Amino acid sequence: MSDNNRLRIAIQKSGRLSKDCQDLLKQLGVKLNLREQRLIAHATNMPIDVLRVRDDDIPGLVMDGVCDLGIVGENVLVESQAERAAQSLNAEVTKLAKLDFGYCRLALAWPQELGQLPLSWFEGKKIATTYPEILKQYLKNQGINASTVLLSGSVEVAPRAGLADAICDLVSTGATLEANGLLQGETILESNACLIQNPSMDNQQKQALLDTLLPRLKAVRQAKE
Ligand code: PRT
Ligand code: ZN
Repeated sequence: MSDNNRLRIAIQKSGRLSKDCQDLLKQLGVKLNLREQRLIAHATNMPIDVLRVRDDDIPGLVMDGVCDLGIVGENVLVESQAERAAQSLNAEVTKLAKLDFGYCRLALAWPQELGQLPLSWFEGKKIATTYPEILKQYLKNQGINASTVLLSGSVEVAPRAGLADAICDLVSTGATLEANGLLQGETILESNACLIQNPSMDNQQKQALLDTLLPRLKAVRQAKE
């Protein structure tokens, strides 16, 4: 049976944020016995359980109160909040800290043979993305009518494959865009990993533990500056 007094933290199981999340928990003094296939890892020195899941599931787990805390990219958080709001589901979280890893930007890109393009070029075009809600909101704010094509991977091949005219995807070094003959345009969102909390966590023991962890997090971040 699960112990309701244990603080539950959701992190990415395997991917770009996993190692940094595990390192951060270690720096906060959380001792974990991470066995590869386990969904839940119990801390051995404090009442903390770490759930290792796909990053896309993290905002929902925190919003629904299944987990008290989560570490996730702001890109995934903002998309998930917009998606849930559209379905009239609770989309509230408290952002406790912006973390110093997972930086990337969500940007528009198009075939480089088209050269520099004004935003008005996108009118009536098809844009492939994994982040349709963020993109739709951006296009609406800019007064552009374009359609979105949802792809959960390999977004960068969409123009070449004839699936879309352009893309809106995450970029860090720009190497993927370059390798696919795409030119980077407008940045729609800048993103870092962040620590989020369920706003209705109502448990004194968990709160007391969180109150000891947050100053440690601050100290870890200051030590890096
Ligand atoms: O399996 P799961 O669903 O958990 O993982 P995932 O495959 O959805 O995510 P993952 O592990 O790739 O990324 C997790 C998070 O890392 C993202 O949500 C971002 O917050 C952050 N992040 C930081 C990035 C990048 N940098 C990044 N460069 N996520 C993805 N990319 C991809 C991008 O989509 C593109 O394909 O890397 C490619 C571009 O990189 P560059 O360096 O060539 O520009
Ligand atoms: Zn994912």
